[in-house]
Parts: sequence; C-alpha cells; structure tokens
Amino acid sequence: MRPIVGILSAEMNHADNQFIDSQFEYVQNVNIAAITAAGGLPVVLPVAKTDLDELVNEYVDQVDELFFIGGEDSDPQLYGEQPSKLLGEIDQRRDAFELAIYQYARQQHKPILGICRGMQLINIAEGGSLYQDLSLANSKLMLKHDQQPTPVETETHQIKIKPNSWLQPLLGEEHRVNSVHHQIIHQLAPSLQVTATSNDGVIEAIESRDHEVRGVQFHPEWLTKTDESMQEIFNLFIKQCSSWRSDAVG
Ligand SMILES: [Mn+2]
Repeated sequence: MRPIVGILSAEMNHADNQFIDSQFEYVQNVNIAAITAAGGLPVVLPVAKTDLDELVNEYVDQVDELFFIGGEDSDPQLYGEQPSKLLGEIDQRRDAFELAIYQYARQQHKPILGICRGMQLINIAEGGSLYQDLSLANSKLMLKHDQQPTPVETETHQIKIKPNSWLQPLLGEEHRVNSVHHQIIHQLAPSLQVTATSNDGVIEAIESRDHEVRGVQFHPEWLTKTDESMQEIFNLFIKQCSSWRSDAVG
C-alpha cells in the first residue's frame, strides 16, 4: 500500500472571467507529480468552510503524512504583528485550517513536509515568527530571493547545508536552489533547528528536533526534472512514512 499523503490545497479567491464559477481549491501539478514519483498516494485536502475541528480530525486520521505547499503570505497576527505595508495577500481561512491540521497531525506524530509558505507556517505553528518582507531584516547583503523574471526551474542562489543533517546526504554541503519568496523566518521556534542557510543568513531549510517535521524555503517540486537530487527530498519524505509505520506496529 502506498503511503497516503494529504496535500493542503490553496483557495482561488479572486474572480476570473475564464471560469463560470471561479471559486475553487487548487494544488499545482508539480506537487502531485513529485509525491506520486516518490511512491506516495496524493490526496488533496480542501480548506474547510464549516465544521473545522471535526473535518481536521477526520482528514488527518485518513492520511499517513501531511504536505504543506507554497502560497500566499500568512497573517502576521498569528505571530503577534500588525500588517506591514509590504505584506502580500493573506488567506485567514487557509491559515486557520492549515494550523489546525498541523497541530493535530503533530499530536499523531505523522511525518510533515513544508515548502516555502509551508515551512514558514510550520515555524509559526511551533511558536516562531517571520519577517513580513525580507527588506525588514535590515541586512545590507541580502540576496535576490524572488529571482523574477528568471524561470522557477533555474537554480539561482547557493545554500550551505549542515553536515549530518537530513538534507546533506541528498544535496551535499553546498547546493544551488531556486528562490521564489519575499518573506523569511525571523525568530525560529525553539522546537526547530536550522538545516540550511543562504550566504546572507536566510534560513532555507529546517527540521524539528524530534526529526518528524521538515521544511525547505526553496521549491524542489519545480526542479525534479532538471536536478534529480531534488526528487530525493520527496523520496525521503515517503520513506519517513514507512519507518513511522513500522515504529507504530513495533
Ligand atoms: Mn531563497
């Protein structure tokens, strides 16, 4: 049996003339393709519109692992800040759903992977904070982390990876990654540790101290075709589930 991976969907909240009804949930194909190629069974979890607590428990009980994908900014109120004028779009309903899913999945010790917004949400859920825009970090040497208009399949800036971390066997101690974010981790939650940083000190990968939760700031899902090592991140995530299952049985 393939491990069932619950992928947290985004909500399309803006009208678009292309569709008769433009309110829908979505997950980019690349996220589904990466989980499938790793041997997982992807299941999309739509943001709850009603009965949040009940739905959260039922969704998490149905899946083996949880995958928090990229998306809009998180509401800064979640880490005690008012919105900066540099804040982008937020989706409070998605924030609430994802945080509730995260907390319950964590209680169940289900493996969790977060990418970009997903990694940042993990940090918020564990009690950390973000810079609402990287210009607020006051670093004179800040790199270009949005890489636009360069295509997302291009690896632009370097990261340094901690020796003996989960990521080092996959990417080595130095690797180039893509970068499509304007928010960064500020205060890292005490339950988390840094796995990789860029040369300007931005946190580019994390892991929980109990090794059950992992996150990356870059986007391996867009790189699997051009850099095989990026698929390894998803392969490891699916393997994490197999070992979690055997622990549960044993
Ligand atoms: Mn970056």
